[in-house]
Amino acid sequence: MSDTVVTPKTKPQVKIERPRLHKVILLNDDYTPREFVVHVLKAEFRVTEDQAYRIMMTAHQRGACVVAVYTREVAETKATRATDLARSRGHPLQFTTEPEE
Ligand code: TYC
Repeated sequence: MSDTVVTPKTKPQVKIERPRLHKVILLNDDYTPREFVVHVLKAEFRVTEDQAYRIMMTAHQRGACVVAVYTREVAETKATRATDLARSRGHPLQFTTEPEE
């Protein structure tokens, strides 16, 4: 038996990649009241009244607006919760997610 301990000169190069972030996207529709969109944004995404109003208006004018980015699990959970809250109040408001490039 040999007691020689060989210490490697270089560390094993294990590449750890950051998890890809996913965008939560607010979609415009013709029926959900503006104030309700602002309410949902504040409740689920913890943005200020001002930020919520701007996000809502951008979606209203352009058709969609990125609300925030999170890891996939968090983005999907928040999009589902926000969409479900709107559905429970009878509004067709929708949030989707997509991975960032
Ligand atoms: N377009 C809606 C209206 O005129 C308001 C609205 C804005 C709805 C943004 C959805 O993501 C949205 N009442």
